[in-house]
Amino acid sequence: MLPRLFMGGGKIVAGIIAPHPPHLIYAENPPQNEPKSEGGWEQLRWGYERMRESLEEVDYDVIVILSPHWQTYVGTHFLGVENFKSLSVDPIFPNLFRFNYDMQVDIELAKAIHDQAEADGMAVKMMENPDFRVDYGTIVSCHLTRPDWDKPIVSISSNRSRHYYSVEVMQEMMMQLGESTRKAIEASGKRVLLIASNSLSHRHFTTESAIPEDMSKEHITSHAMHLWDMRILDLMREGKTQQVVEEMPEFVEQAISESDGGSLTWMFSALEMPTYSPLMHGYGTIIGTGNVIMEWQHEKKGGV
Ligand code: 2X7
Ligand code: FE2
Repeated sequence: MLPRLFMGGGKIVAGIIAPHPPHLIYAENPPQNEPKSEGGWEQLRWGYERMRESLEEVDYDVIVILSPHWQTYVGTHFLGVENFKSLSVDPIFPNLFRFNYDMQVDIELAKAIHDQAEADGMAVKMMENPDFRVDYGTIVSCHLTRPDWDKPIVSISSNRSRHYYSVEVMQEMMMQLGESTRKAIEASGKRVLLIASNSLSHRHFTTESAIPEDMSKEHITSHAMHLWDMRILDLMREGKTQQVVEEMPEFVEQAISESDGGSLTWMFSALEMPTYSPLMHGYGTIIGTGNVIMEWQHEKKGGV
């Protein structure tokens, strides 16, 4: 068998957790977003700043992202139109997020991952409706990771098998999707940055303060949520990604974690369950939910 490096020359150069609460865009005041703010959630925004600096040293051609806010119920879907341009309005926070997006899709790589996943026995579909409204999770994580929007993306849906079956079934499917993603990337010849777009603990406040960016009101929802977030953070920092996946059902049940959408498990699987320590760029809460910004320097750490 050929060494994997020579199979197609493609590789995953890094993987990141990049959370997507629209509050971060609102606080950042980019020209694309209509509502304007006085700032807020600085710890997380500084974390994103550190991650962007770190990624300046990483050479990549394309971003591949899985977002829990693109929920599909029959199979995993892939954006399959070259360009999406529209106004994204958050259904829950229209006061914070009305964002004009204009993104390029790497259809060739999207189709390659789609075909590989299909060959590996998964139910898949290319989403080819040019009027499709891209989910805000994909938009927010991509913007905060690469505000210039100068790299094409592959956007993968979150197939909610959890709701038909269980968290365990969902995670198993994401393990398979991660493997299919890696195989397709290796064969593609492209250098890829993976994004898992999700919060950790996900119990949020049910009312908004008069000034959304009033940081005197921001804190974790409960001590139990803090303890869960710190446990998962510590495991990741110690390189125990396999244990994170094994504890995922409890984490999802007790902390309503957004990792139920599969992005974290998918990314770990694509990175072959990394055992090295990631870079910790920041942690903070947003309307009570726990969010981390973390980077697995896959190529630097010798990942294939
Ligand atoms: O999508 C989100 C989220 N995951 C966490 C907090 C607030 C808003 O949106
Ligand atoms: Fe979310």
